[in-house]
Parts: sequence; structure tokens; C-alpha cells
Amino acid sequence: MSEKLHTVPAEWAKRAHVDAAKYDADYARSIQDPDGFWGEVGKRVDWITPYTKVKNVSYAPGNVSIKWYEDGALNVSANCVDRHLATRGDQVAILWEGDDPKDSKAITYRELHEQVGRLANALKSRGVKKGDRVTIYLPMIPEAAYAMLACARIGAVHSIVFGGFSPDSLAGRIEGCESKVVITADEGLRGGRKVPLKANTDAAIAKAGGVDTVFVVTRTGADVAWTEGRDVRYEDAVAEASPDCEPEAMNAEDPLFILYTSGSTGKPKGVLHTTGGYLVYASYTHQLIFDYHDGDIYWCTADVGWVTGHSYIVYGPLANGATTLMFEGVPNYPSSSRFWEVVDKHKVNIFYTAPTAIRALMSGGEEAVKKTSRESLRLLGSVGEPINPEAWEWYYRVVGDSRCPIVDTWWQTETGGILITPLPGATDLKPGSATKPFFGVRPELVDAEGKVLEGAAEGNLVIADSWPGQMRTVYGDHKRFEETYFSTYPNKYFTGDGCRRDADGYYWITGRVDDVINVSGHRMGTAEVESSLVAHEKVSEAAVVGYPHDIKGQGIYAYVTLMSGVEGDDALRKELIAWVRKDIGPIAAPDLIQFAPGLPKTRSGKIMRRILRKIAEDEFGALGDTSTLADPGVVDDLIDHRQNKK
Ligand code: 6R9
Repeated sequence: MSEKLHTVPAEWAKRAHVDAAKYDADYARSIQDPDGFWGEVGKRVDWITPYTKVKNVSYAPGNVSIKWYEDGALNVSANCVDRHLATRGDQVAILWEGDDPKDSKAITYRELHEQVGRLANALKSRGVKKGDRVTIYLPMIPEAAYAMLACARIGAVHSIVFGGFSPDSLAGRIEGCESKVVITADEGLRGGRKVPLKANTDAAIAKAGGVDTVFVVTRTGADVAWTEGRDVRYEDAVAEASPDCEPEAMNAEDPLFILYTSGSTGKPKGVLHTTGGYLVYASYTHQLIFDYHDGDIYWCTADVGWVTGHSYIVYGPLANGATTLMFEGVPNYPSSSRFWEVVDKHKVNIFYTAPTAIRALMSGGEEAVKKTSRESLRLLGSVGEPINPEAWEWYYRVVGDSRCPIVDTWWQTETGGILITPLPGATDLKPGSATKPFFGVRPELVDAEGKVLEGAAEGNLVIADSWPGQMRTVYGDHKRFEETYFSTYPNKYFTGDGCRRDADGYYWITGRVDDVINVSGHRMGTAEVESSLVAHEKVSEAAVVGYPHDIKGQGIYAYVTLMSGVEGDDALRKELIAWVRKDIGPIAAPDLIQFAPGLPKTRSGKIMRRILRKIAEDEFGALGDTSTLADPGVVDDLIDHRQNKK
């Protein structure tokens, strides 16, 4: 591990919202007096009814209940749009850069207000009301932000499904939250390739049922199938609707959105975030961690289909009256200079991306970066997975010209916003470390028995107390919420991540300790991939683990046992990869498939993944105790297969 220290540049300490002394003082106060601290911070958003209560949280087993600002009322879209009209109506809210470099447009706060109002009324005219769920399946176009804010305006709960997910995955998510309305586009456009979003939606609805309205944005103008009475042309609907729509007064604890995410077991969970605490936390973290100042151009390269897009493309930045750049394309189209060309074109000051993108660009060499200016850049950010020190140094030196601090931000769909991170004016940086907790965040390391480890130590990462942006429940399944996050270590939130704390109190996330694989910063449950594989007629059994991958961070390694009489060859490998890709989506496609005559199991029939992980990592000497296996010979067989494949 690199222990190089990049100290805070003097001009940063002076200009930033938070310097080292303020970090120490405010952090201490946020922990000693959460009610006082968050009571003040909560005033940063506009309330229709001011709150008198701040925090009301129980992590007690069987009685987990999380409430913040519970007697306050507010509207998220009014906070992200209306309240900026008087002071910055003509300022650009969304700077959109299309897949094609010739395609871009700027949407001011005034235009955003009109678009959101119109769509909110169009939703109402199709019967959508407070509490109803709306599924959004859109590419990275401004309409995605309009759709989120229009839902928030009328109190509807949005559930965004990433455009890369398959019809089956979309169907599961439509069914899971019983959406009657889907907002999609004819086609998406990424890296010059078309994505058949409307056709996927049709296939999903045929499976899920219950959908009575599909709004279809015209993105490519493709000829798509049309169901009269159900399908509505987005452009017609908003043209007919009035731009004036009174924002609904929402209780702080009313749901804002559901976002499905993979866990270690079962189907993806609907993570539920609510209104008040989420908005306060997203806006506060955005301002302090990215040190956002008026006039800055801020760009987060995530997709709105992931939580990073929710909190740090749309809600946080817009609540702060920022200019947020939204990018439809991919890092290497038309060339691997694209990110930096966009930075130069729009004079981006703050740039936030994922380690997988950095590693991919790094492998393409410095030239593609160095031929651009990037002089507008002031701050860089990283999210989604651990960033290896080599990639960190490359990002710092090549992209940032050794001038821009890097904020390595650790958080999760469940946390709503960033929990462990440097503050650029306050925190000395160590490449590869997410550094220190944000205000109000109490990280702890525990061993397998739940004993809290002090000082320099390595263990499982838990958070000892709540923060306003925390998820409130698993949609429709509070029991699963308690079991997943609060039962392993009672009275603490369990993150599922492993972590090391060094002697300076810096946190180093080591990766997931559960059966979740982090592929290019996207979460995938091994159980999901396994159940897809075993649904194939030639597969009898499958076990999936992660293995180190140069670009993706982790790749998907599948051990597959075939039905008797079926021969495993390269054609079948391809067939199975295509099968999973179609079933779940491209991000779930296995990178490697090893045909295994048998899997290592305990005598009670449980697959020993620990052993499979070690074999996939080529660590044959570190298999540990295999004596409890029903048939220890299986392991030698697997190792033979693994070695012969090379
Ligand atoms: C925001 C987001 C969450 C998981 C998380 C962890 C990994 C995210 C990280 C990081 C090391 C960072 N992760 N940020 N690991 N350093 N800066 O990515 O949410 O998709 O729910 O993934 O991603 O393993 O548990 P999500």
C-alpha cells in the first residue's frame, strides 16, 4: 500500500468551505450533538412546514426505525428548481453533452422549471398521484432529470432502471414496486450504438403486467411498435400540459425514490429513500466534498440509473443551484480523449468518475489525455470501488497535472450520500484511502464476533449511528431490511465492506466481504448470476465468484456443472455468456466460465465459496482447511482444470 502523502495546498485551505481546523471542530460537534448539528444543517433547504424534531432513530433488533426531521414538510422539486428562479433563473442548470460530440444543449433553471411543471401535469392527467410508483427507463438525456423532478413534484415515487438492464430485469423491477407508469425512450444512444429501450419496455410489460401508461421520448426517431391507449408520445403530452404545477407538500419521511440494488442473496432489493433527510444530506455533501462554489461547472460521469446519478448528478447539485453536466456517451467514443474534450468544451471545474474508467483510459496511454488542455479542472473525484494507488497517481499526475486534489468517496446505494471521504481543503490525501468520515458519520471496525477494534486495525466496516441520508427500509419488506443490515452486528449498520484503519485514523476500504461482486463499480449478486445460469437447460449447477480484473476491478468467474452427457466446449461457454447477458444485462455476463464436474461442498451441501474464490485468484496454496468437504478430491480436480485452461 502506498503511504505517500499529498498535503492540502495552501490556496485550497484558504478558499474551501472547510479547512482542517473546521473539520475537526465540526466533526466533534456532529458526533457529540447530532440533534444540534443536523438541526442547523437542515435549514439549508426550504421547508413548507419547518421541523421541530431532528433525529429519531432506533437500531434496536426487531425495532429498526429511522426518522429525520419527521414533523417537517417540503418538496424536493421546489428545492431543486423553483427556489433558484429569483436568483439564477437564467443560469444553466443542466449542461447536456450528447453521445455525438456535435450534440449538446444547455437548460436554464427557468427552462427546467417549465419542463418539470409540464411533465408533472402530464403525469397527473394519466392519473398519477402522491405515493404512486413510476418506473423510469431512460438514456442519459435531460428528460431523465425532468422525470425524476416531475415525480418529486407531485409526490410520486420514482424507480429508475438502468438502460443496460434486460427486459426481464426491468419486468422484475416494475412488478416489485407495482408501477402503472413507465417513462422510456424509443432508443438510447451510447458509443454510436442503439439500445432498443421501447422494445425492451414492451417485452417487460408483456411479462410484468399492470402498466397502463408508457411515455415515450423521441431520442433517435426510430420506428417503434405502438400500443394505442397505453403509449403516449412524451413530446405531445408535455406540449398539451400546463407548465404550472403546484408542488405537493411532502412529509420529510414520505418516500422520494426506490432504487433496486444487488445483495448477497435473492433478488435485487428496492432500497427506499425518503424526502427531507436525503435532500439535506445530498446537498450538504455535494457542496462540501466537491467544494462547490457558485459559477463552478460540475461533472459527474455516472448514469442516473445508479445512486451516484441520483445524488450527485441531479438532487445534490440542483438543490445547490449548481450547473451539472449530464453526459449521454461513453469514455472511449469517438476516441479515448472524449472525457477531456468535454472538459475543455464546457470548461469543467469539478470532475467525478469511477476507477474502472480511469484504469481503462490509463491503459490507452497518456497521449490521449495530454493533447487536451484540462486547465479548467480544479478537483477530481472517484467513486464505486477501491481505487488502486497506481490509478490514483495516474489520475492525479496525468489528468490533474499534479494540481487537483482527488476526493476518493466511499458510500453505497443504501447510504444515500458519501460517508467516508477527504474534504479538499481539510484532508491530506493518501492514494488509495477514502481517508476520514464525513460529519455525523461514526465508522467502526468489528471482528467476526462483533468486537469493536480500536486503533490501527482491519475488520468489517459498520456505522454505529444514523445520518440523514440513510435508507429507511427495503420497499415492502422491512424484515429483510433489518436482517440484511442490522442483524449481523446488533445495534449497528453493517456495510458489507471490509476495511483497514491505519495509525493516522485513515480508512482503507478493502472490498466486499459478502457475496456481492463489484464489476466496473456496479454491484452484482453472485446468487443472481447463478440462478440465471441454472435456468439454462444444459446447466445442472453453478457457483459464481469475483476475481481480480485489471480494468473492471473484479470480473465474474463462473464454475458450471453441466447436465450429464453434455460436453463443455467454447461454443457452450459463449452460449452461456450470451444467455446471462440477455437474461440480466451485459454487466452480469461472466468473464470466465470453468466447467466443473463437481463443486466443493460441505457435508451439509453448502458450496464453499472461499475455496472457489482462491482458485479463481490462482491462490492454490491458500485454500485453507478443506477437510470439512464432503469430497476433498473435487478441489484437486478444479485446480487441474484451472491450470489446464492456461
Ligand atoms: C456509490 C456506490 C457500493 C459498494 C460499496 C463498496 C464499493 C463504493 C467506494 C467503494 C472503495 C470507494 N465502493 N465507493 N469501495 N472505495 N470510494 O458505488 O454505490 O453501487 O451501492 O456500491 O461499492 O464496496 O459497498 P453502490
